[in-house]
Amino acid sequence: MGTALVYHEDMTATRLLWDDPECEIERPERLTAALDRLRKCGLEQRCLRLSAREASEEELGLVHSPEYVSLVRETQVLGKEELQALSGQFDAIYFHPSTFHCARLAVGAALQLVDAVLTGVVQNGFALVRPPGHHSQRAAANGFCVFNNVAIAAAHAKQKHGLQRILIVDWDVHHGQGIQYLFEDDPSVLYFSWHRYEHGRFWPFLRESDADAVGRGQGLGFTVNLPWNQVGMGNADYVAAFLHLLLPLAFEFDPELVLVSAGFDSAIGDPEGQMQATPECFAHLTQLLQVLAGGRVCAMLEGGYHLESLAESVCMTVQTLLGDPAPPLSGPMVPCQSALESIQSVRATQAPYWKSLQLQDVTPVPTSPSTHSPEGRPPPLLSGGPVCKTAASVLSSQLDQLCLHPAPPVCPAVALTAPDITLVLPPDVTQQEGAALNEETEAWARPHESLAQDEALTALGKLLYLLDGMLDGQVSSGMVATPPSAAAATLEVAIQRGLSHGAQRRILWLNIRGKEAAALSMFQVSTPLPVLTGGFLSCILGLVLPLAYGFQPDLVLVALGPAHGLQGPHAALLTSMLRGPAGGRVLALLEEDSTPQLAGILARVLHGEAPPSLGPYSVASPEDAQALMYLRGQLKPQWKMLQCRPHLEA
Ligand code: X5A
Ligand code: ZN
Repeated sequence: MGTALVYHEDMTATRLLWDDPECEIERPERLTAALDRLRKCGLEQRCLRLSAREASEEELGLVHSPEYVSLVRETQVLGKEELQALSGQFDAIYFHPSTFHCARLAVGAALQLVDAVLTGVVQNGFALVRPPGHHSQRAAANGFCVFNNVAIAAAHAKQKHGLQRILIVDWDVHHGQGIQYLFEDDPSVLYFSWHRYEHGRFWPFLRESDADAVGRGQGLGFTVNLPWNQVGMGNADYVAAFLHLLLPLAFEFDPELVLVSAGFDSAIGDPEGQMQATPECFAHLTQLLQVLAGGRVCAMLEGGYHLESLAESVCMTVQTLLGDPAPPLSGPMVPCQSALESIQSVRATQAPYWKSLQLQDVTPVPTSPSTHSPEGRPPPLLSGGPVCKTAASVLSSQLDQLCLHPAPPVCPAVALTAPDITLVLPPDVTQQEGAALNEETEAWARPHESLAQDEALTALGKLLYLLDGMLDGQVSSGMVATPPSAAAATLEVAIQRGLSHGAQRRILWLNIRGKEAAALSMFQVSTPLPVLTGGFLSCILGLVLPLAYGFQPDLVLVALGPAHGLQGPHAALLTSMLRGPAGGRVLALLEEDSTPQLAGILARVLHGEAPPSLGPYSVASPEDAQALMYLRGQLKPQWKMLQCRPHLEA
């Protein structure tokens, strides 16, 4: 449905007219650098370009006092001396004769973006604005911010569009205390902010930026602060915060709209943030938010002072809004202890207000000792239930052998869940029937009786074609439907083919069948996949995605078997979220008698469309929660992205 980019050149006018080391980083080149890069990457051209309008004074009045609006209006006619004197009355603020005009354009851009998304003109968008907004308060400018762009956009979405649940995600490295104050007692706005805090020793030095500020009155639990107490937070820390904290709450909240206070001073190189997350991380954060609110995501620029890092991070965000798969994340996917401490403390503080944080391991449990076999691979953690003589168990033993002789870096991870097949094929590639039928296909099919029939062979041909295309980088994602009788054999061939396709291939195989599978080891995980919202989400966010982000597969093979039991929206969500860690390379294998709706919905998410919303949250059953907690406990020593609290010191 498209992505809007809202901008106006006039917003480059405001600038610092005197010496002020604190404020000089907020300069016009921030916008021009970002826009130039968007053009060079061909991203601007792919967006619906909207020219920002000025917000009206009535719109400013949605969150600001008339006296404050008048005060800012009057700065237009002040001389430099007077501007400087007035600026000194606020913390980290400069006024310029163009400030009122620029700040009204910034608010107007945010409102236009929200209107375009909520009227269905576009699916999502980015407002490239300055001055930023999230520090600004009812009657005060603060931290380079004059009017609170995002807060006004939220108030407008409530007032003009009748929205009842809006999620604000503030990934700027500073605490958006302005937004927090404005919606503190309002349960219709869930405000999440992470920020450099250092136990209160970082600007704006507020007690209320800490994790125990949770809102008040009706709004209790609708303010979520995640303070970072050390600098240097990186990709793994940010992704862990989303998977283990923000997303559980966000799914439970079930927003109708997501607003992002998109500051990029939380990216590597920024002098304010001193963090380590790379620009690609913002593609992943964006993608993780796009599964909410039917994909209605509006990002507004806040901070970001390292021009190169800012420009690249803006491009990553816009590219992801456009539906492109996120590039792989660099660096080890291991959250640091300080990040885990922060995440754990917020989970514990917020648990009374959120079902999605209850029934989880918010209390300490002993960690199991991790013993490694001489080959460097941990022994099986469990000897599982009944051994099923299915393709799955046969494959499991093959995979085991591969993993037990690990000299070559072939490293399959298998997350087996209750039910049996996978398929994916974008509609355009489905047409490749002829090309797919060749000798190689027949050779792969020969050992399998069930692949003898024409339909089975055709499906296998398509699958091999897609698989090769994906591993060679020619095809981004795919879907294949097999005759049910050929499903198991097709999957087996797919995995073998994937593993034999050159060295260094990492395949995450998700086999969603009707039965329990046999084993649990580092590379084989079996668990029932609860189909109720709460159990399903905690399994996806708490197990499947952390494994996938830790493993960083070259390819994800999702097999939806006959008894997979997933409803369309659940299957779509899972498939859509797996695109992230797989660089978009998800191959779905379905059975031909799956409903056409399921195939359609999966084809759309594989192309980057948002999955439909799951609707109201229902809590996981105690049994499901227990099983998940146990599994996670077993796997945590090896898969660090599963951790959401620090190690206990002995
Ligand atoms: C929007 C933003 C930062 C102000 C820092 C003052 N403001 N030291 O990033
Ligand atoms: Zn900032």
